[in-house]
Amino acid sequence: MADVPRWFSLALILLCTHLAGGFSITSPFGLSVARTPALPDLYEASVPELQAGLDAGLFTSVDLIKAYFARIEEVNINGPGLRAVIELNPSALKEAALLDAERKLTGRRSELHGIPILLKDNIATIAAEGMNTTAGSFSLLGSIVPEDAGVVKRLRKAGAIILGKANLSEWAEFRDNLASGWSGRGGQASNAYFPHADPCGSSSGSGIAASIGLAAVTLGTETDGSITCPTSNNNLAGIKPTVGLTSRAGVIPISAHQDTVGPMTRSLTDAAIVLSVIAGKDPNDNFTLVQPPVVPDFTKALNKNALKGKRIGVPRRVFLNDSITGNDPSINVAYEKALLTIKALGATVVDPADLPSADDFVTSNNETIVLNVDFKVQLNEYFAALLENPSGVRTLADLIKFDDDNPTLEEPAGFEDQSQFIQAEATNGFDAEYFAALMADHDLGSTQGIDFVLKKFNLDALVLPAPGLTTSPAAVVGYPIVTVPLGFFPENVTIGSAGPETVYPAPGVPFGLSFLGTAFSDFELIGFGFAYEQKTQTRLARKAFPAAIPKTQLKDVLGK
Ligand SMILES: *[C@@H]1O[C@H](CO)[C@@H](O)[C@H](O)[C@H]1NC(C)=O
Ligand SMILES: *[C@@H]1O[C@H](CO)[C@@H](O)[C@H](O)[C@H]1NC(C)=O
Ligand SMILES: *[C@@H]1O[C@H](CO)[C@@H](O)[C@H](O)[C@H]1NC(C)=O
Ligand SMILES: *[C@@H]1O[C@H](CO)[C@@H](O)[C@H](O)[C@H]1NC(C)=O
Ligand SMILES: *[C@@H]1O[C@H](CO)[C@@H](O)[C@H](O)[C@H]1NC(C)=O
Ligand SMILES: CC(=O)N[C@H]1CO[C@H](CO)[C@@H](O)[C@@H]1O
Repeated sequence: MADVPRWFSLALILLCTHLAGGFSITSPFGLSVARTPALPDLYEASVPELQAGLDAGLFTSVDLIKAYFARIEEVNINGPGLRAVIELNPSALKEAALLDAERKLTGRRSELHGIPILLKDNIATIAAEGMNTTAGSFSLLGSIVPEDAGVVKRLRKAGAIILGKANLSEWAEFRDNLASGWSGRGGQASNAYFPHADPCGSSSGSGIAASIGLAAVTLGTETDGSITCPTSNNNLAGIKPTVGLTSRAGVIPISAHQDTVGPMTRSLTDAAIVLSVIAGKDPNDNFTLVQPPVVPDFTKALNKNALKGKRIGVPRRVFLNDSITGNDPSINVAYEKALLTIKALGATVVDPADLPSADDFVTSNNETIVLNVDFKVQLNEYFAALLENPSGVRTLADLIKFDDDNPTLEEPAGFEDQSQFIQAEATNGFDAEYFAALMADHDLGSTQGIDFVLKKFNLDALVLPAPGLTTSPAAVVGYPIVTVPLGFFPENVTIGSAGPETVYPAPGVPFGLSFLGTAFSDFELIGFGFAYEQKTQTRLARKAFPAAIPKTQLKDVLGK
């Protein structure tokens, strides 16, 4: 496990009694002193810190829910209007009270017992609890899902509390190249590090919320970049798990071949805790049936020496070429420093370790061919499985019409496009072109891609800046990516446009470092990311802009 804060060990050896206005602490030396113990700062609080405070009775899960709700209220629509959250869970306080009682009676079920988690709005929760599952679209408002998503079942069993639903790029960015972080229901989400900066997507709200402590932890989903990129832009640690490690049952789909659900958190420690809970087989998602028989305890990967003696490859061609990736040069400056750190941590950096397929990622249309076909088939299946949908939308064709019929809701100025939907609707199922593209993807990502270089240079992993084309080789074969903070754009970076209402890059906006590997190398990648994260502590180097930092803390809700 990661280092626990010093006050945790204190809490274990000291006897704490809750008194009005403070705590009476009997020290191991027999002295009795009245003082107010440090409550964790919710901007940064880790899951182990929160568990320690809950176990010690310093606060309850009910207090945590109240505090996070208040923090969301401060900055979501009010203040800087970050629009990170679409809905709050009206049952959360009731659920928290039950879990508090259970903790007192029989202790906690898991590391996530009583921990509030925010879900991207494409992850289904039963309607009876009071929340919708809509991928940000009015076409799914009031829809009744058949059951909780597979990952939600696991979270509930572990005692986690669903805090609410996070805004996202509508339909996980598959409607078209609309600005990241915009959805009909949630509006334009924005970054907490610079006013109106791009939070990236499609798990935008999950990223923003985790970055400033609007929830303890969050979940996102990735098809190609949707966990990695918002993790990068929001100064987070994120895991895009191997496709098939976490269940996609009950997740509004793009493609069974590429979709995956993973944690987005302030530290890899928290991410590993969440992944250990949500990973595992699910009869409702047959891709999970091929995973290794035992789900690892991913917290066991949190080893500061994990890079020692490892061989890490640098796929320089294409992926580090700014004129192809469009990355600001400051990213590669920070990346070259990161390579030195990785060496200093005991790894051999193999540079270059180019992918034979590198150039194809600039031009290949194979991924789009597969996604278009999968999306139409699987979204239609999702609609068909709904017990009710008040909008009447039951197919992709209905959805396209719904958007055009409701322009104020779904096609406001600057957000009209749905050309990817139209392309997908024009496909004809699993035809010869589809299977050829699927096979080509396997070549590009694996036999001429990631697996090729890993084998050729006897590597343990590849490392790249998160922004650029980094996610594509892993995306097309469902391979894992672990991303940690790398740096921040400098004050003099040229501010660019990212959409009708957002800018990118911009001064102080974060960017990340990604470790990539083969199928089910998630455990090893977490170790590499952790070693780098702990050595550099880059997340702590910069905070959100002042107005985007919520002020409510646990002390403001205790006893209220
Ligand atoms: C979401 O759905 C529930 C019931 O399914 C409904 O009561 C609630 O008002 C909805 N939320 C919003 C914001 O419309
Ligand atoms: C999962 O099931 C679908 C059909 O239900 C099938 O096409 C696909 O090959 C199966 N995938 C795996 C990994 O078993
Ligand atoms: C980077 O890409 C450009 C455009 O394709 C190419 O002209 C240039 O040679 C590349 N640079 C390197 C160092 O490979
Ligand atoms: C698919 O990838 C292959 C390389 O593996 C390439 O030759 C082909 O042109 C690509 N097809 C499309 C439609 O981009
Ligand atoms: C920003 O400042 C750095 C360091 O002084 C300099 O190298 C760089 O060229 C500047 N960039 C821009 C866009 O002015
Ligand atoms: C929790 C929350 O603040 N939700 C808001 C998200 O944005 C929509 C659109 O502005 C509001 O209607 C919700 O109340």
